[in-house]
Amino acid sequence: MKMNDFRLDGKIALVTGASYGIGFAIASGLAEAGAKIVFNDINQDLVNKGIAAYKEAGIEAHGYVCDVTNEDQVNEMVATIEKEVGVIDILVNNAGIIKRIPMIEMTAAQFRQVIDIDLNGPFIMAKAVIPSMIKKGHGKIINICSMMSELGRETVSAYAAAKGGLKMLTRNICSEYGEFNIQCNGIGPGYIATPQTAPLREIQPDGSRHPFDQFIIAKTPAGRWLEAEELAGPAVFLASDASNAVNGHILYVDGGILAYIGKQPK
Ligand code: NAP
Ligand code: GCO
Repeated sequence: MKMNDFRLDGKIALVTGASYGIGFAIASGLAEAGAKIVFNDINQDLVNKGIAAYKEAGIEAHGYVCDVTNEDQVNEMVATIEKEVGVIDILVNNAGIIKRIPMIEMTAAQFRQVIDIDLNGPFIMAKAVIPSMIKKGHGKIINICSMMSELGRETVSAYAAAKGGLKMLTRNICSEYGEFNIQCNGIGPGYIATPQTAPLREIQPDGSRHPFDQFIIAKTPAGRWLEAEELAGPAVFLASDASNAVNGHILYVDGGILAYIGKQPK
């Protein structure tokens, strides 16, 4: 094996929902490894914000407005990317939402919305890129899973159902398309300091840390929230030839949460 196998020169990577946050950090890492970056987001303002942020980071990114739950929009975007940039070698299904509502207070419509974006979205995206990957003879799909692909917790029933489903969609894409030299793996981030988790880190009126913030620090052997940039290396690995024999795997990047029973009482 050669260290060059980690390079992504000449590869085209599409990262969904990547104007900021985890998607932006992953796309920036893929760009540093040599990939050409394409991303989408849900509205033009976010796409403009993303293009400006990539430019500031010295990355020339192509941005598109596209809702990952809308199959027509997704097919149109993928066809446009193939025409304007080229065939997608790497898809990162990053776009996602969370609703923190106790299950018996959650409406079926709210539950469906989370499943639609976090699970149907990756299915629609993968379905749109796989045919060209088969023709090209290779492809990499990385699904952004969660601690909630393995664990439950109060208020996140829809998110846990979606991310648990995404883990199994990952394994199924591997099972169904592995023979075409397509590798589909997941990254399961632990608790990452992004706008999605900002409400869980808010400083309390008395100046103390949010109880959830304290809970995460205690549950994480690393003793801290992780940074989005820490997901870039694992993403480069799973996007590169260095991981060609890794398929259907979820790589948990969690500072050790899943290995740990929690801090013992003093
Ligand atoms: P984020 O800051 O909320 O970013 C997600 C992006 O996806 C946003 O730009 C969002 O737009 C976009 N998006 C939402 N719905 C979309 C749709 N239908 N079509 C296209 N784009 C859409 O989230 P993040 O914290 O970076 O998380 C990124 C991914 O990692 C998510 O899948 C999340 O579940 C997962 N994750 C996060 C953590 C964490 O601790 N932060 C941990 C584990 C896994 P809006 O801004 O308009 O919503
Ligand atoms: C939560 C959710 C998310 C996390 C993440 C954990 O507990 O509210 O799990 O907020 O960001 O998905 O991996």
